[in-house]
Amino acid sequence: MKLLLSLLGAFASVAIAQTPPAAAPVSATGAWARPTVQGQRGTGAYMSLTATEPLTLVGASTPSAGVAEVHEMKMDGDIMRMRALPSLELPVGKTVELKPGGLHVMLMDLKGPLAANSTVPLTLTFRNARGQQSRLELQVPVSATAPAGAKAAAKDPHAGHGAHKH
Ligand SMILES: [Cu+2]
Repeated sequence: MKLLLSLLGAFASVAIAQTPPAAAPVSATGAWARPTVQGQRGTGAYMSLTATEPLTLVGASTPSAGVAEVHEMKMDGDIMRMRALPSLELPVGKTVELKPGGLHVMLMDLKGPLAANSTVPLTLTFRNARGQQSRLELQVPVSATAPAGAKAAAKDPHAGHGAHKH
């Protein structure tokens, strides 16, 4: 009986370990990815991420590309350089923008061209302060320009009208 119980215990922990990670406590707005032409192997995906608890973005994946990485673009003297970030901190309530010329999710080794007006599935993986992982599944619109919503979301929330009213 004792053996049976410990076996059950072992099965239970396996079941828990295989449960998919919980939905991440983070919102993504204004997501978009740049379309590509035949033969182009890489492109960028962009969005605004706002976490509701301290999170670290630790990975990205998509069935449409062999590799998805978080990248940063920075001026190095007068040369724009791009480098992969192993992780990206998301402070609570502070919107972190992934946009052209800055942070982005780089899709490399694309399995085919990304056509405008299609969508590309993207899974972002996060880790919280306790080391627990969570995921955010996105259907990212493929578009030559950022969606109108991305600009609205990027506005300073303190710049609203009527702040002087009581
Ligand atoms: Cu890049």
